[in-house]
Amino acid sequence: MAIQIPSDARIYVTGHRGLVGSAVVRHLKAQGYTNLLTVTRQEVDLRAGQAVDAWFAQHRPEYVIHVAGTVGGIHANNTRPAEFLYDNLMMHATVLRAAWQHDVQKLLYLGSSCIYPRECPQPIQETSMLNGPLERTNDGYAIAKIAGVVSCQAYRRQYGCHFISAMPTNLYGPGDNFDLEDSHMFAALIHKFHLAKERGEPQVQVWGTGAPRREMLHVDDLADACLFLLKHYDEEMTINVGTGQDATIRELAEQIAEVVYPQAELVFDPSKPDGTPRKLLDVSRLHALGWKHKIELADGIRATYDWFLEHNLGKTAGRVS
Ligand code: GFB
Repeated sequence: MAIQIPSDARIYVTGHRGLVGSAVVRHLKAQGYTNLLTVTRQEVDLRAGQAVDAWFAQHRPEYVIHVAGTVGGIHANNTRPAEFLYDNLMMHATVLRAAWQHDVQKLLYLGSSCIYPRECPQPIQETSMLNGPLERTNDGYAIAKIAGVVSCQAYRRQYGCHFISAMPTNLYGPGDNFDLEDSHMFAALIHKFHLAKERGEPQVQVWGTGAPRREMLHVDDLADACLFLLKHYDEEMTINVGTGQDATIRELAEQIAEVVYPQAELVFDPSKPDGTPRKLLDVSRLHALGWKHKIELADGIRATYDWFLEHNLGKTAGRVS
């Protein structure tokens, strides 16, 4: 049963400065929502229960889209697992509890496709959660995200809260973190190809073997899906959000090169981890509800590179590893 969300509803978007949060705020504004609530990390540390509770008591959000998190690519996850586990566990615990205590009407929590078992049957159905061992490079983050998904289910069962969770695939788009070490593959490669072009270097290092497959979703499509799900979905089981299509890292790198630096020669570095071999989401439940992605990869890469150039992010000095 779809719900109407009035344009003046108090909607709290956590993590509004991040890739996903900023896209959600952009999308809600474009859809005419006028009463968006956001708060910076400096004002309220989402890991601190009392501060979060006090903020909810004061601002009384009616809807919450909880996308804040400590996030990063394969290297950041692999080298800072304790931080990824602690920060994300705490953030979802405080926000969900405050949302229950302050009678939030509906909450959407975002997981991540890395919560599914490493050797999952493909495409991955939502029922695969907790069916097998996780990928080691991101197990801390994945465990925290699984706890968030299970928490939504627990609040539904015990208190009747309308808390739902969705499971996005790998994301990219404007507002991403383009750090060369800590970011996700897409942003890192845009940055690396750009720097190599600027410096006239023919070769660009791509981590791993190039063989793993990834499904890429533009963050503006995810933001659209978030609002859609808030209105149209109210079930205990999480729901996958993706495009239903994937490609190898080699193919994705070639597509990025095509836009940023077509002359680049790709050099693979197998000393860097590959991570999960494949994580293609089965999006048939989302399609059956009536939602499908709109932004195709070639357009998305171009728009993301334009954003990168407009924001003058290609100035990083130092080695491109
Ligand atoms: O995007 P990414 O860091 O994360 O890496 P995951 C995807 C693949 O791209 C891996 C390869 O096989 C990397 O080896 N890759 C190639 C690169 N060149 C690069 C590069 O320059 N930088 C990076 N970062 N990768 C993350 C999880 O896994 O997925 C998070 O660590 C999160 O928890 C996210 O869930 C969605 O797809 O492997």
